[in-house]
Amino acid sequence: MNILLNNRIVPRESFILDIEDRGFQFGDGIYEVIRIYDGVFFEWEAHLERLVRSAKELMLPLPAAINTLHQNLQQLVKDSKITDGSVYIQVTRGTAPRFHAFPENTEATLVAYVREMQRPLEQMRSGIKVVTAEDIRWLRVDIKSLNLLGNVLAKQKAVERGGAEAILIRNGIVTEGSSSNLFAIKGKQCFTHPANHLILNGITRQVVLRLLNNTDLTLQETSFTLDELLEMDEVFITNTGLEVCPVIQIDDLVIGNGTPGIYTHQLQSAFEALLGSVIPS
Ligand code: DCS
Repeated sequence: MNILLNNRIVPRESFILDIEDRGFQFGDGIYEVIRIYDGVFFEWEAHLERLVRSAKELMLPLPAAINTLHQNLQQLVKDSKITDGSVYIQVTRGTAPRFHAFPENTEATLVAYVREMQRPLEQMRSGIKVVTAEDIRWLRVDIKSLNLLGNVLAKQKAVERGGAEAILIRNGIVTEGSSSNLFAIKGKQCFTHPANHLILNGITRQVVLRLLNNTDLTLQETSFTLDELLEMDEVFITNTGLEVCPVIQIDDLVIGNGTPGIYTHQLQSAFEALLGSVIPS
């Protein structure tokens, strides 16, 4: 496997992670995951914009201009011969003697690699069971940082209980999934947590917000409680890998009649149509 290391494409084996890399020691870094459909990046501008935003919020200077990064990533994907997959991009504040405050004169380290990936069609068709977990993460989860222990512990809880995702609850309010955003529909209203410091503003979430304009649903970007969630007609989650994925069970409670809802299906079809229009056939 080849990787992108700052501005160079090199074999994976030639990358040596220093023991004092700040990403390794402090989780001092950021990342992005971009989907590749048929050799084409999906929503790359939005992902790279979010990378720039995360970097800015953490005062982390990116080692390459965004256009250069985009070109390098395209080359990486081309070389990999992978047409359907995802690219993982990570930037850390670089290597320096361990001291919490920012080091001086240290350059950020960017790494990226491509992995093959199939669309999880079975989960998307049948829906998934999710498990609720307390949202114990820090208060800046709008930054896509490497600090993911709150997410990791929640997902582990879900897996141990036979769930595919953990739905995070902070002070009784439903925020998002451990690696996804959550939407819920009641009547003709579609609820999702507002994009503030308590959720990551998912790129798939933003696509779905646009798609909602073509439905007869009214968007309610407001917070709601777990009790309210359990009363919803339909629930679905979104992320780069799962796209729009129906939720049919939360803990022991079945949502609706236990099958993916009509609006969820409509949004899935709209998402699919969008893929058809952005990917050259
Ligand atoms: N919320 C959290 C906490 C996430 O980690 C993610 C994606 C999302 C929402 C959805 O964002 P996107 O729609 O932009 O994917 N997490 C990425 C991850 O860690 N692996 O795959 C997606």
